[in-house]
Amino acid sequence: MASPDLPKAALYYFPKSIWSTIPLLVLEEKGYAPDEIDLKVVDLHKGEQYTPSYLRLNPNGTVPTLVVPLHKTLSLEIESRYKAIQDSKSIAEFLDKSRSTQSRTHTTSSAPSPSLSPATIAFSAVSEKVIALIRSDAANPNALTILNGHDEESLRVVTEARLWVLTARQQALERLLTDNESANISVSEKTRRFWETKKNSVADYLPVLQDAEKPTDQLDGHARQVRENYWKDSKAAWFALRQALLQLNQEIIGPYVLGDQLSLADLHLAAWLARLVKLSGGTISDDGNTAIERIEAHTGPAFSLPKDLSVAEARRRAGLPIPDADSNERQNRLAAFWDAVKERPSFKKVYAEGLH
Ligand SMILES: N[C@@H](CCC(=O)N[C@@H](CS)C(=O)NCC(=O)O)C(=O)O
Repeated sequence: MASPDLPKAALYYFPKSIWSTIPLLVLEEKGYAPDEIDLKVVDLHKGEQYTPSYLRLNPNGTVPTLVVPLHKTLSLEIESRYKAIQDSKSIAEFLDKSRSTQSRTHTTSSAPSPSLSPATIAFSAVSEKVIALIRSDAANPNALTILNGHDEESLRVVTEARLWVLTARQQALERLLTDNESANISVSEKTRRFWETKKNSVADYLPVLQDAEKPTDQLDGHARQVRENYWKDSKAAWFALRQALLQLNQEIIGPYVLGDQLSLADLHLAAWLARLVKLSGGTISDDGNTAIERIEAHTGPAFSLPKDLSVAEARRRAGLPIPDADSNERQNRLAAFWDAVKERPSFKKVYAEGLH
């Protein structure tokens, strides 16, 4: 039975943020009930991640953050003490360890709570490697989102999706900086500098998006150069992704990272791959081969991952129906992963409104 007196953990997140999606998937896979954790939206589109009150929870100004009460027994006189876990990897690990089917604190759920941690040292090494690859600079999905314009047409698509978000974010930062100057709010020099850095971080690409409606031959010399630099960066970023894809494809046992059993690394990979499939023009209904072919083509010409996993074997390990058990068909491991993970109820629920 849920006790109304005990404080609950709160997950601060934004529904379309890739790194927030990882704890959302963990909550589903672990069988957390809606009454176990408070879900609080931080609207990144309004710059809520930069407000002084949110920065006290997470000085990086990012989502997700999990705020966990430290004292299990709180009386009204005792001030609550919390710890804030400030990145998706640590949050996923915490959520994995914090729910067993035996502990019913705060919950009405009796759903099974499988362990999502690797069971052996060797598995742990694979898992860490996969998570590190996904979180490496070369694989940064948020950078690839901005750098997803490859020609005038695709630049306009990026602009339509991102320009208003970046503009709203810049305006929120401007407002905070101005309010601070006029003493409406007063923050430390460190916070003020943080806001300035954030404002400058998109300064290079904002003008490219602002000019996206103009054909290249109508741009002045400077704007044309800025657009050229953007093309170069976007091409280089997507090309560099190939190495990460090759390495991931090699590390995964298949269809899941550790073979037939789901672990935290899969939930990192699921969120990351979902974003890449979307950026490459795919949808949730694409099968694995289609989805990964889209990504391969999106990184530039003449690239494909080795197809070294038996489709029938991958489907058997994932518990999926096997249309032709005698078939010798092979697929790459990321394709097998996509086929397996997109059938999971957690994935269907978190991506109910499409990939993001
Ligand atoms: N290492 C962090 C990265 C979190 C992150 O970059 N989150 C993005 C959303 S996906 C964010 O909050 N961006 C807001 C901003 O940079 O202003 C984690 O894994 O939690």
